[in-house]
Amino acid sequence: MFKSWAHDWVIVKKLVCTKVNGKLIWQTAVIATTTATATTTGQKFTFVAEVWADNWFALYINGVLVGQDSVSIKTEKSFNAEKISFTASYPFVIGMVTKDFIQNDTGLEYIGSGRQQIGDGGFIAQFTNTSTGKVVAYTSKAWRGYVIHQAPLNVSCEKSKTPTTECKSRIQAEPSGWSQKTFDDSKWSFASVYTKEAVGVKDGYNDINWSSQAQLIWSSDLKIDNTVLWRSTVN
Ligand SMILES: [Ca+2]
Ligand SMILES: [Ca+2]
Repeated sequence: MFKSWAHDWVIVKKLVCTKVNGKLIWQTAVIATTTATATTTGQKFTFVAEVWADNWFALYINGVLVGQDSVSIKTEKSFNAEKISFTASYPFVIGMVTKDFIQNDTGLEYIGSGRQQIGDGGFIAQFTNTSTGKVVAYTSKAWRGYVIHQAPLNVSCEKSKTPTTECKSRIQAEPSGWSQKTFDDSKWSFASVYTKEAVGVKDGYNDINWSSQAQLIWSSDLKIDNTVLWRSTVN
């Protein structure tokens, strides 16, 4: 259980009259400093995360997986919204994995069809404290992201008949402990914010009453960045 300590410093002053070189001078003087220390057990609250992702996500709270998109990333068209409930006490760290659909490590989709293309990603999320009904966290440019799957690096392979040999990728493992509270994300990039038109929001997006503060985000490249890890701290 998380514990927090609140320190309230109370400074008591009084006016002091002193005689300096025959003159009376009034000064304030600190006569007491008290410390009121309240020790409280971090109260647990229930939160609901609402997420719409193109195309898939997983949600971690303080390093614990609390839910994921119910439609597999192997599903070519997956634009559903999800609601995930969890309990936490403040402060907590949101970690998310977001994946754009790709048919394989070429980074392409609809391979071999007339629609063979580089797909794009994008997602939006908001977190409501159910005891107050207030949205306490939401995706914004303050979120930190880290790209672990990029393809194709050479976008000229988009219409290739042999994309698996032509398309180049940069793929890495998830950094150890990346969703933990203590992980240092200071070198991760801030999110880029996108319009609804740029992301092409659809199925499920309009089922959620989005806070005006919640924004569609992704890394700096909607198309070739296919898997992005995200972190945000809720105080
Ligand atoms: Ca997509
Ligand atoms: Ca893509």
